[in-house]
Amino acid sequence: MVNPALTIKISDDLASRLSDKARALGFSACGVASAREDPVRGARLEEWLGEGHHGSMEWMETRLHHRRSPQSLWPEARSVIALGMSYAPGRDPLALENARSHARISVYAQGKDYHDVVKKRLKALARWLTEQEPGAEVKVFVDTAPVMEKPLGEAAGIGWQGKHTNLVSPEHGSWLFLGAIYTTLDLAPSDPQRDQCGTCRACLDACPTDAFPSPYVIDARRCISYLTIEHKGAVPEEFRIALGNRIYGCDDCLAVCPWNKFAQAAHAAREFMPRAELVAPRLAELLALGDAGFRRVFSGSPIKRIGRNRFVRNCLYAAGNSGDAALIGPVRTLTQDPDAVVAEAAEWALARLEPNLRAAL
Ligand code: B12
Ligand code: SF4
Ligand code: SF4
Repeated sequence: MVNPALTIKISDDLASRLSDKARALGFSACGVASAREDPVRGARLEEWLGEGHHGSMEWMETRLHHRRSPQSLWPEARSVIALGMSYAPGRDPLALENARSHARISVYAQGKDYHDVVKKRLKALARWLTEQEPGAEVKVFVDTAPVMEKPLGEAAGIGWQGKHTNLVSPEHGSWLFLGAIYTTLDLAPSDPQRDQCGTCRACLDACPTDAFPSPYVIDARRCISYLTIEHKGAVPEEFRIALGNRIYGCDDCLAVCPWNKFAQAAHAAREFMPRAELVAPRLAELLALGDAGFRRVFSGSPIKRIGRNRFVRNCLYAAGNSGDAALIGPVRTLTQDPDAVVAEAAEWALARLEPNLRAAL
């Protein structure tokens, strides 16, 4: 039950100052949506989970009820302030595709962890809001809670969900991190964005693992982002070659979107500037990382959360795809790794590299 006593009607003046404050804090997009349930959104989520598209991300299923709508997570919520922060890259994310002795880390993970950066700014904005409206209550979310950030962003008018399922902003393209503030304030909703994909299907055609069963629907189990970040254990063999030199996430469906021509790196938050050593790291160096070295290199980076073993597993698939006979030594050493998944990935890579060695002799 929603408690009507908690509702506060916001003035138009405050709504426009909210948007100014969001921009001053580094957000590139800000809009408002109702916290009420949208039955179509909830039904699609349920259908998606029913198809098993979430793979091993069981938390999506167990928190389905809370995810369906803001009010099912927090009944007192009246409005959602949806926010986007740009991480537009200054260089073409696909440029390293053929640099096979180097690893590709997706753009979003080359700088500081966005969870920390976005959350800090969301908290500052929420604090500001409660100072303006002392009776208001707020909760901030970025990624970690059962919140449908993309559909809410679309309802709040900051972009539309493209055929690759991510939010596309007419001004910032696909390079936006999303966050949300739920509030008891009754804010006037923004106009939702209209789908502007038209007949384009560039993202669907670009996907190396055919992860879209249909436009606007992703099968996470086939997505390289899922396989390299979320998936524990060995990556199924059918996907290993398609990983190429991608060792953490994938940018392909985003990078080909024509709306990115409006995205400017100058709008990206400073914290998302790539760390020089993560732009084109050499596989030979990454394969040598032990636990302590991994933690040192990836402190403050989102990559830290997958741990050394899963990370080295990914580097081994990339090494197997590299055709670089110089990697045979480090790969052979890893066939003796105490972690069984790492050792098996090393055997797989070795089997692919050894013919290259013979050819080089
Ligand atoms: C789980 C998850 C993943 C999974 C699943 C991806 C997915 N698309 O859901 C995996 C691990 C694969 C993943 C990958 C990536 N992710 Co992710 N991920 C999430 C997370 C935690 C939940 C998303 C979710 O709820 N998915 C469930 C499905 C059902 O939701 P959905 O895609 O919105 O599904 C809708 C459509 O399919 C639609 N629909 C269904 N049928 C039809 C039919 C028609 C005709 C239409 C119009 C629509 C439609 O209805 C569904 C329900 O609304 C969010 C954070 C959050 N809390 O929201 C980040 C989030 C979506 N991820 C993000 C990012 C950046 C990525 C990557 C780019 C990272 C990378 N570079 O490797 C990739 C992109 C891959 C891709 N093409 O989506 C950003 C996206 C920002 C943006 N601009 O949209 C988010 C919002 C994180 C953040 N806070 O910024 N991610
Ligand atoms: S992130 Fe890569 S693998 Fe995942 S859907 Fe997009 S193009 Fe396909
Ligand atoms: S690449 Fe084309 S189809 Fe895909 S999201 Fe962008 S505009 Fe839409």
